[in-house]
Amino acid sequence: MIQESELILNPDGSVYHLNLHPENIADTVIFVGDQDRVASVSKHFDSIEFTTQKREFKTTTGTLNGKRISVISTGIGPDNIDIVLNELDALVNINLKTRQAKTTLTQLDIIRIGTSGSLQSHIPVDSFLMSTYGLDINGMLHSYVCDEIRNSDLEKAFVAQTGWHTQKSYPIVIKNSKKLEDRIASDKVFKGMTATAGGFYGPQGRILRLPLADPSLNHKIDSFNHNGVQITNLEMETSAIYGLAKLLGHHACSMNAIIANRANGTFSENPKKIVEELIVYTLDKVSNR
Ligand code: R1P
Repeated sequence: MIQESELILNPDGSVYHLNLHPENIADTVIFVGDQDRVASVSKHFDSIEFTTQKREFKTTTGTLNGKRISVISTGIGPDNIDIVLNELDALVNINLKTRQAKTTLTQLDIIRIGTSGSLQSHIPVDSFLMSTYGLDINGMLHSYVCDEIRNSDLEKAFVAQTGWHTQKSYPIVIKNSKKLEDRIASDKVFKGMTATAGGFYGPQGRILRLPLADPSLNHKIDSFNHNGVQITNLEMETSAIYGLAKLLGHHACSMNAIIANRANGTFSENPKKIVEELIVYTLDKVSNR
């Protein structure tokens, strides 16, 4: 039995941060970062059955073309993904009344629709990018036993290429769900490995007033190429989603609207437009349309 201090429930029996009961969520779950983006997704649903919010975690569940879909905002960063993935999994794979893990597990399809900065000049602003791998450079996944899901060849190549400092947490590379990749990819979508940082400024090589520990890190990252696998973009959630989804037995795929290009210093003139286009594209692929 999982203790009350470990799996915290609200007085109404809902999970602590997400504020959800098991019946509130669908087996297909869209993650967005920004809570205001939840409505940008759910406005496309044919009907809405449920919505709730606690802190930055807003959830709406509805139906599109006969398919039940939930959309959840995760807020920013891998620490938030730890909360969302664990509580989402608890909703389907732990009996909240007996506080026991179920013997028959449910696999969720989790698709992130996020924004991201491209590191490659050939992947311009206002394009779509699917993360074939998540490269964890933030350390969150090291709290879990994750040897079985790692891609150590890519990790070693990355450490060698960057001269990764031994005092930083060792990078972890996780593959996306092939099933979701096949369903969502098309010739409109770039593909590549997404680096997931634990911050927006220094951890992604941005200098405002503070000097960087390794000013050449972004260049070492963008020139990485191991057997054709390149690091295409930087953001703050994908590797955490890929790692925890794989460990818990769920399918995950991350779709990125490229709103900045770090290689040439450009930023989208209308980021809302490309995000809206990616929402429509992704819903089209995951619903029964
Ligand atoms: C930073 O501005 C945030 O934007 C990106 C980053 O991953 C980070 O969460 O994604 P979202 O637009 O999905 O939040």
